[in-house]
Formats: sequence, C-alpha cells, structure tokens
Amino acid sequence: KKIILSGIQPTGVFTLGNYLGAVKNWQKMQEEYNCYYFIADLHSLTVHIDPTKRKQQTLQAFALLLACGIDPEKSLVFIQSHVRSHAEMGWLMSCCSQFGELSRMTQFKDKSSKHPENINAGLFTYPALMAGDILLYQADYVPVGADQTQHLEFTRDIATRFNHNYGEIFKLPEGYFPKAGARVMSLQEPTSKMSKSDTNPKATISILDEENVILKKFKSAVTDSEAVVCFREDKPGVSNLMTIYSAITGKTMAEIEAEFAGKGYGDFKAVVGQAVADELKPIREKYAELMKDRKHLEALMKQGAERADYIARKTLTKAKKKVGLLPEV
Ligand code: AQP
Repeated sequence: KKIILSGIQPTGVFTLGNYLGAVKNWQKMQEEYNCYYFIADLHSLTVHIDPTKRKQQTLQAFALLLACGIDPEKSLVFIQSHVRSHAEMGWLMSCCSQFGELSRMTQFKDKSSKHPENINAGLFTYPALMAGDILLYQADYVPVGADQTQHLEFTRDIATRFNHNYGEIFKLPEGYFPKAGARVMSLQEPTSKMSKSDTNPKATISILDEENVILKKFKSAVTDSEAVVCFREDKPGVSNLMTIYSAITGKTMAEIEAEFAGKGYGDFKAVVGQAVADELKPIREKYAELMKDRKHLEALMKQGAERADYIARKTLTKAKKKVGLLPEV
C-alpha cells in the first residue's frame, strides 16, 4: 500500500473548512492507503497560544480526529512532539535549506504580515520542519491544500538535494488532490478562507457547533442582492454555500442550481445549514464520548507515538549517518 501523510495544527477547534477540505477525505483514504496523521503541535509553536490552552487544544485535536472517523487501528495517529525524530529531522532539513528559498515562501510572507509582532525563526523555517515530517515516513502522497503546494515543492527540492549530496535515502513525495476536496471560505468574508483562528465567530463553523448555532450562522452568511442560486466568481458568498452543500451531499453545482431555482436565499441557507448540522451531529456526539475517558485517549496517543517512532527513527538514523554524525555508542 502507498503511504499517505498529513497533519493538522492544534490552533483551535477544527472548522468546517478543515473538515471538508482535509479530515473528511483523510477518513476515506484509510481503506486504500497506509495513512499517518498527526497533530502538528511543534508547528503550532510558531504562533502565540497560551500554554494551558495549547495543551487543551492538542488533546482536543487528537480526539476530534478520532471523532471524525480516523481509526487508530487502520491509521497511525499521533502527536508530533511525542515522536522526537521530527525535531531532529527538522534540524537536518533546516541545515539543507537556503535563506533565499525560505524567503520566497508565500505563507511566510502572509503569516508575518498578519503577525508583525511575532516573526519568529520557527515561522521562517516552518517548511524545513514540514519537509522532515514528510520525509521521515517516506510518504508517497501528501494531501495538501493549494496554500501548501509551495511547501511540498520545497520538500521535493530538499529531498532531491539531500539524495544528491549524501546518497539516495528519501522518497520524493507527491501532492494528493482528492476529487471531493473543498476549499471553504469565511461566511462573513467569502473571499478569504475559513480559518480556525478567525476571531469573528460568525465567520466560521466549528465542527462542535450545536445545530441552532449552525443554522443561525448560515442565516447570517454574507451573500449578494441578486437572489439567484448560481455558482459564479462574482458571487463568492453563494458559491461558497454551494461548495459546502456539494461537498456534503455529493450533488453537482448544476443539480444544486436546479434544486433552488426560483427559491430565495432564505430557503437555500436553511437547507445548507441543516445539511451541515446533520453531518456534524455524530462527530459532536462521538467527541463528547471520547473526552469522557482521558486514559483511553492517552493510551491511543502512546500507541500511535510508539508505532510512529519506530518508523521515523529508522529514516532518521540513516540520515544522521549519511551527513556524518558520529553514531551513538
Ligand atoms: N477553509 C479551508 N478549506 C479547505 N481546507 C482547509 N484547510 C484549512 N482551512 C481550510 C485544510 O486543513 C488542513 C489543516 O490545516 P492546518 O491546521 O495545518 O493549518 P491551516 O491551513 O492554517 O488551517 P486554519 O484552519 O486556517 O488554521 P489557522 O487559523 O491556525 O491558520 C490543511 O490540509 C488545510 O489545507
């Protein structure tokens, strides 16, 4: 089986965007691939989060992955910092990365302009840590959003360079673009993506939102004054709601346009909101159940970390030997 690797940062409760754009597909891939999914807590250190909150969010993110159907018997699920090889490999990768190429990363430019008060070195070398995450497991495919393609390209560049300089050890990963992958936009500003860390709660649907909250947020979602349900670039609000509805129901845009022909936005928003609420209800219930048994969650974390460590350590040991670090005695 081919290997799939992906991670998600514990920067807040997953949004409908994280779910429809990533985690829902991760769950489907488990049948066909060998999947490794991790909570990227080391990556989350590049943004300021209160330490107590970070801990809670990490535990919560782990439980959310399971609640979304990631099955620890089928996939490897773990916390990044529990597998020490990530930090070590990240350093090896940092030392193969050039200042110039890291400076060209658009995500670094975006994130540093958003948070000028905290442009830390970790934010700058983030792609090197990510390259390490991927290469440690010799991943074949990495499901990435459009915002991550540059980082994946960078990972391939580093792997090629390393293999060339020190000998072939890394497999070159490819991007994986699932057919059903949806890019979900903010409900209030439909030209920017829905983000966990958005400070306006009306703009995002958290996957733990209750039904009445979900319906209310959809009711106040920004649309336009045309009152026609149609997928068009100049109608980002309506198009976003259609994308969401399509990702959940599997209906095409044409089918959705036909379904709501002659109906107003009020009806449309209510139907989309209900579909989302129905989709998220079992996840919310499963999550509540999982969070009741912390010991069980910790046992699963430990099992995931041990299995991941075994695989990661093999690659790391080879890489350390190749660059000439004196083997441990
Ligand atoms: N709006 C989105 N639509 C579709 N997919 C999305 N993803 C994120 N937002 C959307 C996908 O979710 C996965 C995990 O993302 P991440 O936690 O590693 O970081 P992110 O992309 O920065 O996610 P957020 O929610 O926007 O977090 P913050 O607010 O902390 O920056 C990725 O596969 C991503 O493509």
